[in-house]
Amino acid sequence: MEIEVNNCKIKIIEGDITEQSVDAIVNAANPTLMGGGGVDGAIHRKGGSKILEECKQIRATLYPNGLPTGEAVITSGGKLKAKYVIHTVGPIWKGGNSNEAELLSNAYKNSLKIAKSRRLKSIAFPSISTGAYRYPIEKASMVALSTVKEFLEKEDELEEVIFVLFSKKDLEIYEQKAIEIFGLSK
Ligand code: AR6
Repeated sequence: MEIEVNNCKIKIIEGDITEQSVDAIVNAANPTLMGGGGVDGAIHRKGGSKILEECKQIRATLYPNGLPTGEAVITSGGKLKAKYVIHTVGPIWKGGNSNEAELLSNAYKNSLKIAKSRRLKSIAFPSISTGAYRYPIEKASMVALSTVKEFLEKEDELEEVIFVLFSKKDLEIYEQKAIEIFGLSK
């Protein structure tokens, strides 16, 4: 599915984010920035040790206590097709009354802000927090899509935002939510 907002194309696809040829892919990391499972593990495995070295540097200098939830940092893309990796930390789902929606929105917003500050043109997101962190994907997709929509309505430098979903089911949920949020007809 493709939607245009303020001269920026939003694409919603099924795929593997580590295979995307974009300026930056976003990593659903944890505060340690030392890697993990899921999309984080896949990015570090394929991107190689350079990414981890840069993450260690960031921990040693900017975030000795770890990257707070909702914040984002950038490293190079190592051996990936993407030039950069933007690492962000989504919230762990705790039932919905622990500020999860705002924290998830911040993770998207702060990733987009870094992309803008580096003058990047294309960025790909995974479905942050909906794996190990158990954020219900129907709710998370609404936050993800509406946050990107609001950002793009105010900024016009990004040319392409891709949501890369890891299963057909997840893709369908995002597409359905996009129809509602962008007021599209089927
Ligand atoms: N490409 C695109 N999406 C993927 C890929 C991939 N290669 N691999 C997994 N996904 P998760 P979280 C999807 O658990 O919930 C890590 O251990 C996956 O199917 O990766 O934010 C970190 O170190 C799901 O839909 O991230 C943290 O400790 C989505 O990516 C913790 O997990 C997010 O699932 C973060 O949990």
